Amino acid sequence: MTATAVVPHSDLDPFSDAFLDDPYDAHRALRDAGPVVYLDHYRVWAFARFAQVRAVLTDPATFCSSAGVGLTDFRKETPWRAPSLLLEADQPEHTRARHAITKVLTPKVVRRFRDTFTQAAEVLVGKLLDRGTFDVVADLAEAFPLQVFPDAVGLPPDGRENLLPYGSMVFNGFGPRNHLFEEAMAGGVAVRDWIMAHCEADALSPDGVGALIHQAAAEEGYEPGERALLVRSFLSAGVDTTVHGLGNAVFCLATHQDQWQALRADPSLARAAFEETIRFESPVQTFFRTTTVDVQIAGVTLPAGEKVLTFLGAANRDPREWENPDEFDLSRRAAGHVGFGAGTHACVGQMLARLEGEALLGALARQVETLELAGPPVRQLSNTLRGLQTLPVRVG
Ligand code: OVV
Repeated sequence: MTATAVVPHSDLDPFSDAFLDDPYDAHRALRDAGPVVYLDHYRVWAFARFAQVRAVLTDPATFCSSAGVGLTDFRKETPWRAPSLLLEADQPEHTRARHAITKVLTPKVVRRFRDTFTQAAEVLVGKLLDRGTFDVVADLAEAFPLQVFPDAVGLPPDGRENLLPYGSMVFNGFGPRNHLFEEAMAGGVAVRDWIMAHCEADALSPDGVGALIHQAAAEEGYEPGERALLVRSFLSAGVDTTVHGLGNAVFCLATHQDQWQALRADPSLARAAFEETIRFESPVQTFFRTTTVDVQIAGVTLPAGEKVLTFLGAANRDPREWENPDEFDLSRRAAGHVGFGAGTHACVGQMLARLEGEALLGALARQVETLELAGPPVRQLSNTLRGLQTLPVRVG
């Protein structure tokens, strides 16, 4: 069949402030325009429907990651940092890196953190309850992962303030060179140097996950420099994502009082509440892939070597897949969303993320009776992440 179908074009800029501030109407327009849409602004193909996003993510041979999962095509332009051995790799290199990491992130290791995370969450929530009013983003959604995650990795106590600015560079770095990209990269040399230095074995405590990664990577035959690069994946992907997930979860609960009451009545819903948040306000909104061959989709031929943009957040609210997708509902089966991706590249840390979510939302459910906004939430714009800059609340 020849490619005769007409491709809908869109002049939407998914990395503009207006789009990022409130993407949901634009997501609907992209989904309704067709299974694949051409974005004139960036000359890339866009997928916003659940079925197509899932199809792209689960066909890594056709839609590869090694040309980068941001707008930059690594085959044509030099990326701002050395490519990730995990995220920005294809078979067989990706499989090898993934194997080294899954050897470490076993259910047993994740279980080891359950008590630590739960206790830390209970203590933190207890302190905030005493204060009454606080900023969910700084005091809870950032404070909690910034304590438990670097502890788990085995980072020293000093210098952890570099983790969020680095995450901002990474996630804004997937987008175009707009003001968000430039602002994130500004003055980042010291941040990058700190991160790279703390990926080395001698900077990590011997009993942490970072040291275990070095061990597992050595067993896989990786050179020391490559082992450090695998640790970099943890420091890149492990903090900002959970910060936004936790902040979004509290935002959803505070603005959906019936769901907050449901969680309070049954704190064992904490895990479901986190999962529904990942679907409803997906912290990671977008990732790119690159076509490796000419590929036919819905009668349209996408040439080889083209960037395609998958809208995870739009797929997670596609009415073709979800009932009442714009309702935040803890009782729905949110499993199957693509907020953690799908296929071979699906989030390798998702069990750790869920554990953080369960611990923190569980602590809130057990200790807090009333949760209400104490001021207007302010959004934090990012080329990839959806989340808040500040979220003032009052608890009782
Ligand atoms: C999923 C993700 C996000 C950002 C960075 C990385 C992975 C990495 O492997 O560096």
